[in-house]
Amino acid sequence: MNLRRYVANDMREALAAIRAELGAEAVMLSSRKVGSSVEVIAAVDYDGSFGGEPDTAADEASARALGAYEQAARRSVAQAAAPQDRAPQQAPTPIRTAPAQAAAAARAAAPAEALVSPPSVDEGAGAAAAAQPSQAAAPAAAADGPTAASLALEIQDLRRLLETQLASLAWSDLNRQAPVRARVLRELAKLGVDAVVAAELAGEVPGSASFQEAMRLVVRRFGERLPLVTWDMADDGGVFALVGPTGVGKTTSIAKIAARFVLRHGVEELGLVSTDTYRVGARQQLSNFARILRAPMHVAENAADLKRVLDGFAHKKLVLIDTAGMSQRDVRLANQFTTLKVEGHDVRTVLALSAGADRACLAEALRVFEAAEPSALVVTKLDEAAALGGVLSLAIGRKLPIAYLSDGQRVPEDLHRAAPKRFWLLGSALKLSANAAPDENELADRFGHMELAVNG
Ligand SMILES: Nc1nc2c(ncn2[C@@H]2O[C@H](COP(=O)(O)OP(=O)(O)O)[C@@H](O)[C@H]2O)c(=O)[nH]1
Ligand SMILES: [Mg+2]
Repeated sequence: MNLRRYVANDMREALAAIRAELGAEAVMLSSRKVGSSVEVIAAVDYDGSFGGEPDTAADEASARALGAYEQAARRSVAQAAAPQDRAPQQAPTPIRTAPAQAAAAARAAAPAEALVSPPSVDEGAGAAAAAQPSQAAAPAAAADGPTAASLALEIQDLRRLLETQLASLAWSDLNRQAPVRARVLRELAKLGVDAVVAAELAGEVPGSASFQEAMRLVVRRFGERLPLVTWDMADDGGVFALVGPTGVGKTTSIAKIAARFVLRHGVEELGLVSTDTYRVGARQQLSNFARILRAPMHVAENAADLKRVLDGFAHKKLVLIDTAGMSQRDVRLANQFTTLKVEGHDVRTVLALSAGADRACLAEALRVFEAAEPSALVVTKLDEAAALGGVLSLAIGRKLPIAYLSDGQRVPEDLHRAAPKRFWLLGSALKLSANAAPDENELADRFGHMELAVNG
């Protein structure tokens, strides 16, 4: 079987390209929207068995459920290929449908909707399909007896299975046709680099590059794209609030920054504020640091309090606000972010993230704390991290510059400005990646769904 991926502006253009290149015997295995384009996986010499015969009860049930849809899907695919506004002489040769094609159509429709209307392939076809009488699936479902919910689940399972298979095929295709680029992606996955950033970097590798040349280029470009803050709170001053998940090291980082500042400018220029009023002992931690430094520290329970405290600290060069350490999902977070917007004061928020957190945790933290509109990052617990690519590619992807790096509990020794540490960061990331070994399924899952250019 010869498998090809096509990306076109719309389904009609994709079908024309497939017909022109693979001929009328081409089979369309899947289609999906990618941004404003349509991606179609097509094959010639297709033998009808995709991933073997169904050998489990679940596969059989899915195949049965799919059968009911095939006809409807074939109709909507035919509509997608049909000339809607095309000149009559360009009448299309119909492209043969395959079971996977029906699955792709099912993917485009929400499971619940799929039970009442034929699945759509693209938006145009979806609209056409919605206008069709929708009896195709219902009688089959009634005859087989399964409930609507179980059918929807079966279709979802089948869709997942097909997506996994296709991703795995696309990944092995890339390995065969562009081995250097695939090896670069493998290395970037070991670094923990986010798939989108990795694909962008790998896309810059010229087709003729050797693996060593490609890696040199990719590491250099990764380093160049890493945004690092040029200012230093401990020198330039300002009003800063540290936000972030519980236990990442916000209070400790404030103590470290405060201590650096006091060493340079004296304690009179510093003000400390805690808005952490939820956890017993949380303010105690900051007030202990304040006592050691002999710096003034106030607690603000609400927006009015915070305004009063900041007004009182108006003459200070640096004011650091410690915020509540609570769950990312806590609804009280929203109140806190509103509290941080104080009239008459330019409070800049800085997000603290642990380098040790996995990709999903980092993405979730960013999603939640984006509401606080952070202007920079403090990356903590570098000493405990197993990979650095995740947090570094998050900084690149979200254009959030890194201000400080924390690699231990000592105050203030274990805090460093990020700006002079670009190459140290890259070196550490590479060193850690030497221990990692993502397996091929994981790689296919990461990169097989992406739009990866095979040729340089
Ligand atoms: N290993 C390590 N521990 C840290 C680092 N930063 C903070 N911690 C520790 O993490 C724990 C939680 O820190 P804390 O500042 O209270 O976190 P917060 O809840 O975000 O304020 C404390 O035991 C800190 O000593 C770091 O960079 N590396
Ligand atoms: Mg704290």
